[in-house]
Amino acid sequence: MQRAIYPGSFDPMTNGHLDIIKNASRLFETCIVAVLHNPDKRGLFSVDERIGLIQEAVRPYKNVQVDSFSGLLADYARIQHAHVVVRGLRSVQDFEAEVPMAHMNRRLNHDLVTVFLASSLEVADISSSLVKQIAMHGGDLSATVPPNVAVALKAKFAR
Ligand code: COD
Repeated sequence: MQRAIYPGSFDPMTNGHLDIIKNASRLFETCIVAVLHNPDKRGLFSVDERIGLIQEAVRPYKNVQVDSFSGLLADYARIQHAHVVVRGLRSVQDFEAEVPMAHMNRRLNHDLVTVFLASSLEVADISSSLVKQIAMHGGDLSATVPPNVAVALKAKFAR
């Protein structure tokens, strides 16, 4: 059994991300959800806020850990002694974007394999950017994000 890293922006976590985490937790011994700390890009939520939201949502999955990283994913994987990167696929567009990243990560770290998990049909249309738009306009978030994320999004846009 392998240690896997599921890296991303998670700004914020959605039910699409949660679907991938649930499946990865069944497939791998440990799944580390790793939030990218990118000092050049200001998100809606801080990295600490994103981590807190993910931690609450993944509480039922005992082999899931939540962390953040900066710099190259290939280097972070070495530090974590992980040989698998998990990524989610919603569409052909995701595939086209993901394959070059998988090749580059392999070039940078020969021990690193990317495993793609297809999203479940019922969450295939969900993205962090769309849920932020829904929240901004006061729309119903219940089918797209975990309840704690819906509360946090409403609070952000109430200000
Ligand atoms: N269903 C299934 N999967 C989904 C869904 C959904 N509804 N929504 C999102 N996903 C998947 C995405 O396809 C992705 O695999 C993952 O969830 C995370 O998505 P995001 O949008 O939160 O995160 P990204 O794609 O912005 O993350 C990009 C990284 C942070 C992983 C990348 O930029 C990175 O590794 N940066 C570090 C620097 C580095 O190493 N660069 C070189 C890479 S070659």
